[in-house]
Amino acid sequence: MIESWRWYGAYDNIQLGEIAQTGAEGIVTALHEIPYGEVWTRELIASRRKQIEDAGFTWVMAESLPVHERIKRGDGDLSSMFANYRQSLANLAAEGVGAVCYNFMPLLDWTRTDLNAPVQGGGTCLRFDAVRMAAFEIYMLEREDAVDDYPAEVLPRAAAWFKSSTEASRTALLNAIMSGLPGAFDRYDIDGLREALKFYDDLTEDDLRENCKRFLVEVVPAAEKLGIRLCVHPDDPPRDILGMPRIVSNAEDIAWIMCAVDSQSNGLTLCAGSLGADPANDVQAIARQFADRIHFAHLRNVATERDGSFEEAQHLAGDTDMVNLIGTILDEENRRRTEGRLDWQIVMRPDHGHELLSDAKRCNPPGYPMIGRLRGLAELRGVICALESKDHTLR
Ligand code: DNO
Repeated sequence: MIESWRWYGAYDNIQLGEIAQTGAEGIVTALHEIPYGEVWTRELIASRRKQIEDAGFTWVMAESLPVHERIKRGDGDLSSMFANYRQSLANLAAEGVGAVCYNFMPLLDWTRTDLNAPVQGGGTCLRFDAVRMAAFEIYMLEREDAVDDYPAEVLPRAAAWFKSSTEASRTALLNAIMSGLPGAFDRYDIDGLREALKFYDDLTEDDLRENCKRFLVEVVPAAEKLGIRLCVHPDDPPRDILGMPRIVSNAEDIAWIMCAVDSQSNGLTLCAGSLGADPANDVQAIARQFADRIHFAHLRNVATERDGSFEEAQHLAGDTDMVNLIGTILDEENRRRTEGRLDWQIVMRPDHGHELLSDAKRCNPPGYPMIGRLRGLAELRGVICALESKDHTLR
């Protein structure tokens, strides 16, 4: 696997020189400063690439080249939006960046309710708490129908949380929910979010699928010609959020997308933590089923709870058997190698990490601390080395 590290460029206070000490060879980054929908110019890509290469790394993955909300909503004439996306792909390909991650989550990206949940032994993690999310939707956002989206046991607890909440805890909750949007983004207050949600009022799951297919039909053939591997990121969490549909949440969803345009350039980001947040998802089985389309692995673990809450666990703890999952990815790499492919290696990164030791002082983007991820990468690397040195037939 190609060990990589997500770096936010000018938005990151971790320097490339520090990342060099992690042992990662690849950098995963995006031109976060460019508003969604605009072209990533060749000049800007080239200068970012130079910065990365001067520090001794390779830019192995663009994460993300965002899909504009108008495309997700299927708003009217989108030809210039698609043309811009294809142009950005062409510019990336011209600068040697051959893989691009994107998501198709309407409005929000990953969603958590707590950015600093304490973990045993010290440090903090990101947490999604069903009770707080329900309190947010029902009492703060006052979204009609939100009560229908939660198990009955959660509702009285949500009411109790709201009743005893302070202004500060409600602000922290809103801030946590808005934190998933990276880079050049819109963040909303309650009124703004209500307004923004109106644009999704009538959007059904079928509409979103149609819009996704339209996007894929427009961009995958171009990606194929350019030799670019697109890889869709699963929904995080893998369920409908704020009344908006989500369509990349489980094996059936992924199968639909992979078939919508049948091409190696229409691939998957295997985000173990996102998929693992739904206990109904067998992450291992999903990895096996779509192995030949996995172009990127986000290795992360979650511990789920009965009421729909989950917490980000250490990389080798939590509900997913990470050792087996890594075994599956290594098997796929072997398969590709046996086929004689030169591009047999799969890019991986330690996805998220706990805030440990001095991390809290550095104000990194939520989920992306230095030491927590360094620990994650070191543990994952240990597993990879151990499995690689074993006879694969033993697995
Ligand atoms: C969270 C990330 C996501 C991911 C995008 C890809 O930490 O995994 O923000 O980058 O969803 O488009």
